[in-house]
Amino acid sequence: KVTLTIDNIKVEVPKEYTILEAAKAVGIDIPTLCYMKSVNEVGACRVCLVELQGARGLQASCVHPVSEGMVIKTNTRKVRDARKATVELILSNHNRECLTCFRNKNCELQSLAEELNISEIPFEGENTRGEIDDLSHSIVRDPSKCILCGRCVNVCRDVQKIGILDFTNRGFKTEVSPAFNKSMDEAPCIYCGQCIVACPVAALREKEDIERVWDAIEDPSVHVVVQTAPAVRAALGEEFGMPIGTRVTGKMVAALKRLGFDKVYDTNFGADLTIMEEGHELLGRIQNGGKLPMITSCSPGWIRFCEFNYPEFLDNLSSCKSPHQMVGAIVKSYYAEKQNIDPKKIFTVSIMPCTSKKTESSRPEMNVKGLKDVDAVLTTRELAKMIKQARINFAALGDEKFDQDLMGEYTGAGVIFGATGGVMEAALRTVADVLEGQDLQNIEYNAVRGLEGIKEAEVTLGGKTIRIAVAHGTAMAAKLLDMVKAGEKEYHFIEIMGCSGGCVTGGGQPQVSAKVKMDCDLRLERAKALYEEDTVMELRKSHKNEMVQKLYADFLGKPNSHKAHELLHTHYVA
Ligand code: HC0
Ligand code: SF4
Repeated sequence: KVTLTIDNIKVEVPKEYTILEAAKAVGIDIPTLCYMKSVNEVGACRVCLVELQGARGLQASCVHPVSEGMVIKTNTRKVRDARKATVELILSNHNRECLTCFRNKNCELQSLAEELNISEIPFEGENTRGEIDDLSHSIVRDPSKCILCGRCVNVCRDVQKIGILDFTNRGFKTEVSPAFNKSMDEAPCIYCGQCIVACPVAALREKEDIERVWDAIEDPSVHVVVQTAPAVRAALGEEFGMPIGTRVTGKMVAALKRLGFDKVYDTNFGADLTIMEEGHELLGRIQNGGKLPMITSCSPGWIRFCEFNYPEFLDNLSSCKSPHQMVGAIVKSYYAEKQNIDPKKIFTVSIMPCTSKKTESSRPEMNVKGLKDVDAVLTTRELAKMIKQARINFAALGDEKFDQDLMGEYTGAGVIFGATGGVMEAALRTVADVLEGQDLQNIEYNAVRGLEGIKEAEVTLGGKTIRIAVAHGTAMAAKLLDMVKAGEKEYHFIEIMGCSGGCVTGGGQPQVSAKVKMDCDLRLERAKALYEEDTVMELRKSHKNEMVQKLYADFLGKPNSHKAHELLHTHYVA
């Protein structure tokens, strides 16, 4: 421990702390911009400057370590003027069309300019950066908004170990882009959107699809069915000022009904269905000497990562489509048949915490007889925008229930899909009952919960030992697959999610400032909301879902039947 003085307050902190962290410990809030805890700690933007007694010049507090006896001032004229000049310089070279900006009122640069009381920019810089890149289905990059903080670069390179984005060109023309200024579409980008949630401004965002969805809702001849991913309920409330980790399932459903969707279903029905298909696929592979380890295929960012970087594992992927694609396919077949609606007149919308799902839904193989399983994917953020456009007072909404017919039931196993380890746990709950031939009571698999990058366990079921592993974030996926490739590890079943934490911290979730993320692990708080929903559910195992059972009895036959394969499975080729 070391003792130092900050703004006349004595503070004792661990010696590994930076000045920024020490100040935070006594409630002194030093502004930052490029700083992002554990991701970007480089002191590049110099917004976090402080005066350190005895030092020459001001110091960047986010990288300066504390030491015994330091005396620091965070609020002097010199400090204020320096911070202001730094931000003015950034603004002079920034596209300042704030009113029409995607991040208006949710921009770290805008807040900073306000806090520093910047009311005019004394000089105009050159804004000579390139064109907007909106060629992909998922991500839009606007260099005129970029402030070169490097947060996206570091997330992509260090957290995801992908390295699509980097600084290119020099001087005024410096920009952050894929190598050789290629489009994101031409780079091996997995569209995880982690760069978007790291961006403090609007330089990176999702490709919006809101207008197409409004058009469908407004067309009386179109029947619009919406489904919501498990993780959306754990974060949507944040867009309306609710605390992180607030579960808003009922309000979300109420809002969707008010927006005018004809049917509101939960992707969790599809998650339960996935477990039936994937669980039986796993048992089949184990019993018949199929390709092992089998690896989950529900995270499209992970699928792209596998296609680009580990094509030798493509045969290991489960052939199951992801749950929301399954729901889409079932809506356009079973549901259409039962409701007597022409599937061509049905428009399916998925609300997802994910930007990669936009690209997934446009993959040519994701269709039923030429009709797309899912017609539009909106992120959690886009749904929030629609709710705001409709001027719905979200916080004041009462709880409503998903539509109850045909696909209206889900279990706790489906809900936890949205957190890392959840798909594995859901699968184990079902596979265990099948192999043991009984209704097991002990259904919480703590070994696969939590935030460790790679989780492993061995479970003995019906006399068989099943070795499993869970990885989240593509850096961890790569580490795990390298061990499997080298023969150091052997598993039967692996769950991989493209984003660290799983879907709850997907690239389509509400953007939270680096400041808030400094002391709140979104992955934990949002996952808690899902585990909480699981514990209050009457049914917590996918095979207990009676509507899934009915779907098999009336329509699909058995899990992995010919019809199930036609509608619910696919295959991946390099
Ligand atoms: Fe997920 Fe999903 S759990 S990928 O993380 O499997 O996006 O939330 O909707 O499809 O169910 C995301 C979340 C889903 C799917 C489900 C899976
Ligand atoms: Fe990197 Fe993911 Fe952003 Fe693509 S979407 S640039 S892979 S962080």
